[in-house]
Amino acid sequence: MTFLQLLVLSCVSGVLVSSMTTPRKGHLATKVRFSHPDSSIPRLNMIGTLPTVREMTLAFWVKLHQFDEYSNTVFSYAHPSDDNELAIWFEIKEVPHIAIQIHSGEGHHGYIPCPKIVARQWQHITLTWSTQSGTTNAYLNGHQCTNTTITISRGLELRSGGLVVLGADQDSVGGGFVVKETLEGELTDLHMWDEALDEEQISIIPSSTCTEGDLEFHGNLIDWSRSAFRAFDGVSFHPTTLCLRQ
Ligand SMILES: [Ca+2]
Repeated sequence: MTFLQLLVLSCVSGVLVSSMTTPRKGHLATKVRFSHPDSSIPRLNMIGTLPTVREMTLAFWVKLHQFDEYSNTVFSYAHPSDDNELAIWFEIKEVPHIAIQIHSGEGHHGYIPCPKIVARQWQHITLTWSTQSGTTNAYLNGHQCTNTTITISRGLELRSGGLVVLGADQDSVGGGFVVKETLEGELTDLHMWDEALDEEQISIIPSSTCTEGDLEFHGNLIDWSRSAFRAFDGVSFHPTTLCLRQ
């Protein structure tokens, strides 16, 4: 079953899903566009929740339409006990940075410089984190962004029972959105694993997930080809030749 088929099955009243297109080859034939000219909050809510997570890898293809006014939140996991259980966003701080937060409070977020990230171009991002050391690394197109490794949220865990939202930051479970913390761009092939993959594995993610039938590097917590989402407020779906170009 494809990503879009799952989306259709999961539709409920009020959900906007447009441009339903059958993927031509593999799941990556579908990309999601988040644009909000009318100050709406386009977003995808994942059906279900995450298990308890003590280490993880999150990987996705993203094209940022702009990289100045907004902070471009890609991933937000809000738990009833903490709306910032996990948040991933992009921000310019002299150079582009990838930001990660795991729980609210001091020492629980950090910025990793990733100077080669640019707007209006498809780029592959991977983040890893482990509670044992708190070590957090960021990768661009399969290679570490810089030699900067940050340490956050050592000893903490992502608690089960929260809600994953793609494209907007939650300040309460399923709500509390602010336009300036939403993704203005496109997203595809997002995967999440319950372990911190090593550099060699990460180096082949950008191409391995394009291969239909090759499940080795499809996320076991979130798999773009299998996980179900509900779409809200102006998310649109489009075919992409991203994989076919590689
Ligand atoms: Ca928040």
